[in-house]
Amino acid sequence: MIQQTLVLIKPDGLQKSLTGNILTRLSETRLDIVAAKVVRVSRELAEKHYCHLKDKPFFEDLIRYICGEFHKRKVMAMVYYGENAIEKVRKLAGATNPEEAEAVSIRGAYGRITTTGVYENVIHCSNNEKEAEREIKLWFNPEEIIVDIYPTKVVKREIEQRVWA
Ligand code: IDP
Ligand code: MG
Repeated sequence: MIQQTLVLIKPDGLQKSLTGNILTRLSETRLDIVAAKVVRVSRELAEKHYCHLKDKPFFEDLIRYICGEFHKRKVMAMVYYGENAIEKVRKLAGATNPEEAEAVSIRGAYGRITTTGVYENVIHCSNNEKEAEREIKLWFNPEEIIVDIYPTKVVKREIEQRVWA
């Protein structure tokens, strides 16, 4: 089944200069990168992305973590595309808890739990197709993705936009 999945290299991954290592590991999947950008994550985006966890005791720290308050304020966002993309990336990423993740997985190799209990697990990847669609539509506009993965429509809008001076 051809799928797409959202992959984020979280602020700790960028701070620790792990981008190259993580991309090399992900290339083992033979999936296609069909979108990529570096994002400064707003609190609003973070809260929407992790809305399913808003009642958890670690939610506030999680939002601060993904916004980059403990590291550099940036995240690298990508869409990976291809056969069984969701499962392939999740297997390589490893378990949510980096201490429980297989040692050779990305989270097992590079993640840690801080003394205050934050799971710094260096990478996000979508859990299932429904979540992937919600997350990809949250992080990307259609024109930022080089393949047509979800239906789009054209609307006429007058919006203020920053352009080169
Ligand atoms: P996932 O990232 O493996 O899909 P989710 O349950 O969706 O796991 O949780 C999202 C993120 O929230 C995790 O990647 C991790 O950063 C953080 N998180 C999840 N569970 C805990 C916890 O028990 N303590 C601290 N942080 C957690
Ligand atoms: Mg998840």
